[in-house]
Amino acid sequence: MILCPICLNEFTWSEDELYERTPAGQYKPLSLKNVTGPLREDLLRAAHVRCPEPVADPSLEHHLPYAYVRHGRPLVIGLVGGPETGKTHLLAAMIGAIEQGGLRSYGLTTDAVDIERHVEYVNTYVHPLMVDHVTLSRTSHTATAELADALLVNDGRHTTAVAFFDIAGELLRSSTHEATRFIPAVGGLIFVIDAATKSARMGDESFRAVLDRLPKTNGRLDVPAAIAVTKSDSARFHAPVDSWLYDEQERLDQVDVLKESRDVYAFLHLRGAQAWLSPYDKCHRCTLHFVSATGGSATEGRFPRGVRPRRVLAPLISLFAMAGVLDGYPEMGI
Ligand SMILES: Nc1nc2c(ncn2[C@@H]2O[C@H](COP(=O)(O)OP(=O)(O)O)[C@@H](O)[C@H]2O)c(=O)[nH]1
Ligand SMILES: [Mg+2]
Ligand SMILES: [Zn+2]
Repeated sequence: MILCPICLNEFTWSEDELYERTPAGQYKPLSLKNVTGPLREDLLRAAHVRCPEPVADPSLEHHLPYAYVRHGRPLVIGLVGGPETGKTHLLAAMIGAIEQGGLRSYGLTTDAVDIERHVEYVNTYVHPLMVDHVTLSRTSHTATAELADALLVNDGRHTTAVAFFDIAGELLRSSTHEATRFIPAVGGLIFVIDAATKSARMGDESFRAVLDRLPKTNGRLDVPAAIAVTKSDSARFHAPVDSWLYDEQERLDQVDVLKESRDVYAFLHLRGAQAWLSPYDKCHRCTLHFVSATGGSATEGRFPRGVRPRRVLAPLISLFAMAGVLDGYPEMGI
């Protein structure tokens, strides 16, 4: 069973029923009978499967790249946090850093799952932020979980499809089926905290909504989690935030992740932000990170000193290690 990133239903698919996309954007059945060798591989790379969900209304019919399903269960990563915490900028900075080869030092290579979709994400989010240095407009959520982008990550041995979802925690309060559908498929969570927030004591409703809904063993979630304290540039004059943020080390190692997690924990604890630490308390494996999507704050919709993301891939690397995508990397759960 695989979660459809478009309609959030779980479905099974069959290799005998593949489609190809015509230049006009239509889908027509693709037969690979008697096709072998490199041609077959070429056709498979561009092939699609049909999501069986919209039975009643053919206008809602949709297809998924075969690349998304062919490597087994995709790793679905959800970014969780209240409005304006910095999720959209963080994800854009992460994908931007991956595009610039930020995973190479870990022996990972990436490809787009769906080239058109990825190009659209880059043009809408990554390029405006990283090249034009403008703030990204507020995302208005229509669904509880929305697919932002999906990548194929290869560690030299296995390929895993990784899908990034922006989870609107504020919409999770309703207990409808609609709101909870994506939950069984989540394989990793990034809890986003705004370092500049003034209302630390209150905790975050979106965290609670997600933590309460995910299945637990012995009272704790099995899904690995990373807490990303973003906008850390706004706390850069506080030790030890500065030393982590401007650390130029190319590769994270397990010892550093442990040390940084302790420092972030202390940072939040000192600010009376115990409620923000609930993911740490409720997940078997959780690491904590200082990150900055932009490197500085915006004035009138622009980043006047440019955009320099800091350590944005650290939470992701840590999740990859915990979720087993990063083969041969030491178990990093703490
Ligand atoms: N100083 C600073 N500001 C940020 C950073 N990331 C986002 N912001 C600002 O925070 C605001 C909300 O960010 P956004 O990503 O839209 O939040 P979302 O609602 O959680 O998706 C934006 O207007 C950004 O200018 C950061 O790393 N540093
Ligand atoms: Mg957003
Ligand atoms: Zn679907």
